[in-house]
Amino acid sequence: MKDKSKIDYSVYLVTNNELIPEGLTIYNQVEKALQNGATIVQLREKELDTGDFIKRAQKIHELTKTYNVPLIINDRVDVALSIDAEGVHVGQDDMDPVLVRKMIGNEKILGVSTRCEEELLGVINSEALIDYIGMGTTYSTSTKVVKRAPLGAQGVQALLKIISEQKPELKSVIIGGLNKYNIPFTLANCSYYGFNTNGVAVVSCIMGQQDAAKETKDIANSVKLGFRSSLSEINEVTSEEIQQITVSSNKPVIHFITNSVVKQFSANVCIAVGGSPIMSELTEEFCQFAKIPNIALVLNTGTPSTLSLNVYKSAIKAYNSQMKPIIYDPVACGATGSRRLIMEELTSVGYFTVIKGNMAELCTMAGVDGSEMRGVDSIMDLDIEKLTSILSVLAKNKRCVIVMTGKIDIVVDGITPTKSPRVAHISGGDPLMAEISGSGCALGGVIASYVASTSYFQAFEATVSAVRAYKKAGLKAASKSKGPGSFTIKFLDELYCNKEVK
Ligand code: 3NM
Ligand code: MG
Repeated sequence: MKDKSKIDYSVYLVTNNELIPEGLTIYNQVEKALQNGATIVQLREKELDTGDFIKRAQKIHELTKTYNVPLIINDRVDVALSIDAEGVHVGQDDMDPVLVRKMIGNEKILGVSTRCEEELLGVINSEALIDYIGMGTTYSTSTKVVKRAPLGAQGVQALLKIISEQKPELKSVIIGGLNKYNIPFTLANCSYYGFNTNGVAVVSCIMGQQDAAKETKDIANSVKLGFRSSLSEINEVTSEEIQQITVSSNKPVIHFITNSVVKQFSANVCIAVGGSPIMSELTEEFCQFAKIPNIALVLNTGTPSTLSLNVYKSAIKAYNSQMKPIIYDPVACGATGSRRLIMEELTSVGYFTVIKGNMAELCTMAGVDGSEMRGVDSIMDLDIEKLTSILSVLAKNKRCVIVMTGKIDIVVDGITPTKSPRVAHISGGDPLMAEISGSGCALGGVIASYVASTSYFQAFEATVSAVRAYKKAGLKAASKSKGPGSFTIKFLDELYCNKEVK
């Protein structure tokens, strides 16, 4: 067998015979996965009798050997030994790893499932030589009945931190609810404090697919993108100064899925600051859009319809799979139960780069009782420190930049790994900005234009730069206008004449 330290855990396929589409077999699916990027395979059979299990294991082993990929047998040491598989994986309720190791010897791979800190410490302190752990459940999954709440990327991070401090040689993979859409950001975010996992273990998004070849290829690409974007590569920010970002002269493309009231104004504002807007709710073209190098999505859920949720979710998946920025504006998400459900569903589907909202919307997202906020129309009336701390928790939880618009805009950085999130309070602007429809929504497109002009790691700087430019233009325009009508025109002019393009 290969040197154990050189085993590639990056695309770890776990089989499940029950999910396979009609007309295909487990052998078809495993072979397609092996041909397209699976680096390790676990045969997991919960129903088969021993004789049949061994027969299947033998056939799968023939395949994996052809592709020089290790085969791990779930739970059954006897099956693993009988076919001379490369390793065994056991759960917390299976045979004690100490006994497993005794039976399989030191050459073979031994993996153990861990669902929490306590179980991880059990693995770390075990007398047995354990090669890797499966950490899960990462996200909710319907493939396996799991009784605990998902760990999320943050729960995984906490476990990775312990590994790096106490047993850095222990390898790990994450498992549960992972797919080509959420893998890039999940891997990037797992490495938040500089500790990386070694791979992703997936079941349904390969075994349950009609085209397992394409799906495996996509997953392998998502894994590469996620590792390449790992946040551990960026340095701690030490300077107080927030770097100024400008809009790229190579016009960033801004895809708007936005409310019907503000479409034209948003497009004009976007053009004025140097962006190139597209409006589309045609889900079939989202994946193609997301591949455009300097694109960002503005997702504004202000005028939802019965069919909108599917459009929103398709867009999030497409942009997440390519790690392209999404600026999410959860308009009035606390106003009705239905809007709240949309917001909750969208935040559970994927990651956003920036979330922009007013106080009521962001307090709803943060799960803070909005009642004390009611009737407060400017954040000046509320304890700004308290608000900033609520937003900081939200930003870290959602791993994004949060913008709260108001008389003073608060921008919080939940992406950069600093001990306490960086915060900018931005004043300026003019009350006239609130007298025209869509000035808040159009800011989404401006932020998108700045964010799409730089890397993910500078989303905070880009957002702050965008908000500053917007407020400055508002202030200047107001000084030259008589009321909302002339203000609208002057505002576009000021954005255009003062645009910061490089
Ligand atoms: N173990 P899918 S979750 C086999 O949490 C398994 O330990 C889990 O399936 C754990 O990739 C899981 O289809 C199933 O979500 C994962
Ligand atoms: Mg088991």
